[in-house]
Amino acid sequence: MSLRALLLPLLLVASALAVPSVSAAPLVRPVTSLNSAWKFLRSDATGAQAPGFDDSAWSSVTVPHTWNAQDGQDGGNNYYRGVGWYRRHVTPSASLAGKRLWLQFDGVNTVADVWVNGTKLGTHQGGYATFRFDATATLKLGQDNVVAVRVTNAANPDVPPLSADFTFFGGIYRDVTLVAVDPLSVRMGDFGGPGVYLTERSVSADSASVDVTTKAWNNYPDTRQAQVRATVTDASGAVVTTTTAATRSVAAATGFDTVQNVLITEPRRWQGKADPYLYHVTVEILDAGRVTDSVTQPLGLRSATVDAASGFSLNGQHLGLHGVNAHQDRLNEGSAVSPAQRVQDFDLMDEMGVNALRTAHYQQAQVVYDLADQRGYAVWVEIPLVNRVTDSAAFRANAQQQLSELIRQNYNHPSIFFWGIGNEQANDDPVTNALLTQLNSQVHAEDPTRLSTYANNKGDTVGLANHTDVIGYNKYFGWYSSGTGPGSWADALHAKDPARKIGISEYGAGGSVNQHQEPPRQPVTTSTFHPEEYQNLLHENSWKQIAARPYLWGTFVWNMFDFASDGRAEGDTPGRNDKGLVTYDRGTRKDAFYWYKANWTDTSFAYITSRTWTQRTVAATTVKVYGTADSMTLSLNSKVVATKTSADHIYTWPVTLVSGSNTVSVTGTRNGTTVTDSVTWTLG
Ligand code: GCB
Repeated sequence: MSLRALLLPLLLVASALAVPSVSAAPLVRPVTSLNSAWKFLRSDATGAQAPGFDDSAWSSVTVPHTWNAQDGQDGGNNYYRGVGWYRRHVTPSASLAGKRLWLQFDGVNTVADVWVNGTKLGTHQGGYATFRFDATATLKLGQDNVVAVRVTNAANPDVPPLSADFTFFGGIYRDVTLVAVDPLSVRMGDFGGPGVYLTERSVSADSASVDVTTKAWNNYPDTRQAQVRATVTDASGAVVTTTTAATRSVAAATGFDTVQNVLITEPRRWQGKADPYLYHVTVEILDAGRVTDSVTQPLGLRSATVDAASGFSLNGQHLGLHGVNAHQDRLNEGSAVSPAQRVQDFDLMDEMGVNALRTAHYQQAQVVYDLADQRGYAVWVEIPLVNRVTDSAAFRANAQQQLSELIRQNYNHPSIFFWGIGNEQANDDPVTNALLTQLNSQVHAEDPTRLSTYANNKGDTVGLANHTDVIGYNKYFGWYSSGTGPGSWADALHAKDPARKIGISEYGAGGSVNQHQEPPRQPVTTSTFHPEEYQNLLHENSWKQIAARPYLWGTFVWNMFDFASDGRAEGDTPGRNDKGLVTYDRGTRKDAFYWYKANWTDTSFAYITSRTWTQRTVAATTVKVYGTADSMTLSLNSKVVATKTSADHIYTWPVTLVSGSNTVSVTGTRNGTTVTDSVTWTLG
């Protein structure tokens, strides 16, 4: 039986506990979920870290949890930003004797102080990354212990983001686990990273050369004879290659790093959505032959380049990146969402034909990047350095910490190609540029293989736009500014500065499925009227212009999903940014979703736009269909209107509705397949 086949049931247990990035055999590394049975108070409480504190009046919650699920989405810019306390009891099994015990938090927004039995383990600042504290000295095995966490999402000048167009949902909103490791183990305290880092030195059709760097630690009180074994398995679990480093003596309380090069001949490469093939690397630590620890990480073998003239290439072939941005929250749940909901998000993106994702504006849950690996997305991830910066050493240090966490925790995801160092900094001043210079060199020091990027909304060639390997522009032609799309702007910049690697990190428009207008006009963006038809028009124009410009290395719709921004008061719902192509509850695909589906997929379909505009007052209207048929025939009230073909996936028919109920039907054929759609509109 192969190593991976042996490990698979154990890996599944680990992933069921939602710690897929640190998946390992529970026998050597038992992981216990601490998601249940928390007591919670949404205010400060003096002395609540003490084990005997009376929390009986607090509410009972499970994590993932946020205290802003309602007030963070309802508008008014007045959601609670302050302190919340969480407490729970835990009795670690006596069988963990001799292990090191780590408390792992996958996401707490924004600052967390953690105590065990009244002893403070530490503070973590930053709302989007995993962090761990060593609780070995304080946790009592087989006995009752109290874990207390004081969380605050109050504004903090030292912790980005300071301000942004999204709600900063407070709370322990991702998983909490207790991870037990042997004292001779892969390092747990490396900015929350897996401790095993896979660096692809070269990848071609003939061979792939990968450095496996393992950071390990001997926490025994004596010297140990340590070995590090790295095993590459293919997707079927068969061993491809294995290598064991020479035994080394490691003194007590000492860290040791090991770099092993593995060569994979004739690799099956990770080819994006066409073939997101994954190997795995399992690193085991041995102590005089006994396996003390085991960590398994995904390995996707690929190489990528960005060229200013020809855009993005994967494994030597041009790949048009059809991208969207996505936040992590959803209706009534804020940021506390489940892995199954992430799967639904990816299913929607797959349906639309997305192949590139910018997880704006912060690190999201590991499951997001696992899904991107498995489904072949090209990903841009970034730290939440949005808008303003504070001119302080503490702020800079925290931005750097969040960048180290981002890169180390996500280093092994083959889907990730771009590390983002910021979004729309408010000022092109020396303080901000010095910070971006520093963050950009940090990216290259942390990761020699990937590209740095930045999302700019100031002048096209200002200092802010000149730090990173590639650049993205947030361009809202037809929304915040005039114009029909980015085409002429991009051409002018490309002509003026042909070496610049230009991408469009954001473009889009608000759109409500409850608001309609024909013909649509550019709305006042801050108004409560955001007709769906205008969002359609903007995306039609924008995508046509983008598609004709393959020098753009990547473009990303703002946004795949509506999201909460409690300070907004526009469109059909206060507190909502409605530029999504899918509604906040994921319940409705807006018309523009189907525009991209027609352009980005090979699916056969017909879709009548303005379908939710069911109550009509004007008889003369144009039926517009998005689809992929060779020809489409429209019928109104069972009478054929006309058959049309289209070169751009848009089919239109002017019609006159009759009073009362109208049945609008379209039928098309494509390669012998019939596609249909039908809606009922009432004129009256
Ligand atoms: C931007 C920002 C993003 C906003 C978006 C908007 O440029 O980067 O955070 O949500 O515009 O909708 O205004």
